[in-house]
Amino acid sequence: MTSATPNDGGAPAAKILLLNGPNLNLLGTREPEIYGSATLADVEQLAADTAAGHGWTVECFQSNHEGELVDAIHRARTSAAAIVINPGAYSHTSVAIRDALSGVMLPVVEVHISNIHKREEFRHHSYVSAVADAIIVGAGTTGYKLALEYLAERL
Ligand code: DHK
Repeated sequence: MTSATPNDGGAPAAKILLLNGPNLNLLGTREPEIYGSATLADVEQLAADTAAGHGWTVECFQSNHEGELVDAIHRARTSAAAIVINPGAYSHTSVAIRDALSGVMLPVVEVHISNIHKREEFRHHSYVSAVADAIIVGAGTTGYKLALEYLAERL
């Protein structure tokens, strides 16, 4: 295995941070025709199961608050080997989250459950995409599994 863990804090290289941003706590009941019927707990279990199949663990965190997401990204610098993030609406607004991801220098996979490019114009641009190593869009909640599979290959 080649280490893709650029953090220098002695991080346990077997952990991936899964971050979900605002309103994703409502998965399962929120606009199911767009976001599907899986709950956040289902998504986190899917991610954990996928990671476990490759010998990785997942730390899950969801917040509706931009600064809390920034803080979680900073913590990952010394505790995780990579980040999977669905920033929710902050994708389209947050330079702070973009800069945090850029600053920790970890592999980043950006996930969007829906195909943001088929939706309203304001969703077409994501500040995070420019600092993501891979972007998975429109695959439904399976996108989280695909993100973990990608990282398992890469790390
Ligand atoms: C989730 C959200 O909450 C929206 O604000 C984004 C994204 C799209 C998703 O598809 O997962 O625009």
